[in-house]
Amino acid sequence: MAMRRVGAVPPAAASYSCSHFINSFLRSKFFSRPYCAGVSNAAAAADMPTTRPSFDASSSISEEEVQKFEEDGAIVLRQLFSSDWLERLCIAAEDNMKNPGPLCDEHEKPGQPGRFHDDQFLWQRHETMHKFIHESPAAQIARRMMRGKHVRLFYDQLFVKEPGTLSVTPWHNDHSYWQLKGEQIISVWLALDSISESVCLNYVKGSHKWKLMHRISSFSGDQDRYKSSSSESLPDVPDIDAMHDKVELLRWKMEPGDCLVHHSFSIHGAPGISANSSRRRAYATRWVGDDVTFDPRPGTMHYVWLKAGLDLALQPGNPLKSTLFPEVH
Ligand SMILES: O=C(O)CCC(=O)C(=O)O
Repeated sequence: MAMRRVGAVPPAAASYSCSHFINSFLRSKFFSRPYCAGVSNAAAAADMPTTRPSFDASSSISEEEVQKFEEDGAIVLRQLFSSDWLERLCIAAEDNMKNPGPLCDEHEKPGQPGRFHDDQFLWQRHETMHKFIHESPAAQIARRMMRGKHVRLFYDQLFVKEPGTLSVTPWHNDHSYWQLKGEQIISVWLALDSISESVCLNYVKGSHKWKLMHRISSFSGDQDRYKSSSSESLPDVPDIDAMHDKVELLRWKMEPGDCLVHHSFSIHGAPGISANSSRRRAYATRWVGDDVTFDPRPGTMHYVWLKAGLDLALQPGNPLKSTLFPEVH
């Protein structure tokens, strides 16, 4: 069984629903250690630059790259993040692995080798991630790639696969998991390690244009987590591994500081990591633009968040205007 720690949240909390409450709840009960979740993380944050380093997305990312992304649904962008950010994110990631948050998943079953650590909303608990969201180039990258006017953070997520991890990242698109409607939904997946092509994320080129809504399961294979009667009618993800003659896969060798940008409808997945590979750490941020609204379809991640006491206090069709989803300038 995957270790799921949302049960630590007091069930009574789920009945509250105002956004003021959400934030104080996130900072108190839900995320019991707001920001600076450990000595090392606090130390890393202390000497962090307080001013936003200059970054200009329109000169750093070419029009050709934006068009390529629009065509393929995924792209690698090289070295847009300073080593400072990487060092600090690595420290915070280690801290998070020791002190995970309430939405953390450990996808490897007990007794299996390796570790696949997957956690969300780190920016609410680690000052490093909070600063990264507001001051790193990530928001500007997302805005440029979606040709947006404004961007909001949807949430952030840490993925760590240790050597020997058998679990694959199953083929999926993010859109099927998310309680969102709209086109301007983009992830920036930042490599914290050197990642060889054999263990990196693979994308089905152009699959964002399929706009596939598929049935979802947890990465640990838990079919019940997202089960709902109405999502039962959704198709499964096609067996991409059996379609090699029909699809083209995109994948890139990456160095720390390289990032992948992918559209929420892009189908992607990744293999496990052999025991003699190095670890594969990545920090993903999910961004939404002005055309995105709240769509709490049954069988999405929304209900897992709700169970954990995270009521977004939005009505279907609302834009994601909430301090939980900060607009970043
Ligand atoms: O890093 C991984 O293995 C999964 C990443 C992923 O699915 C995502 O960022 O949407």
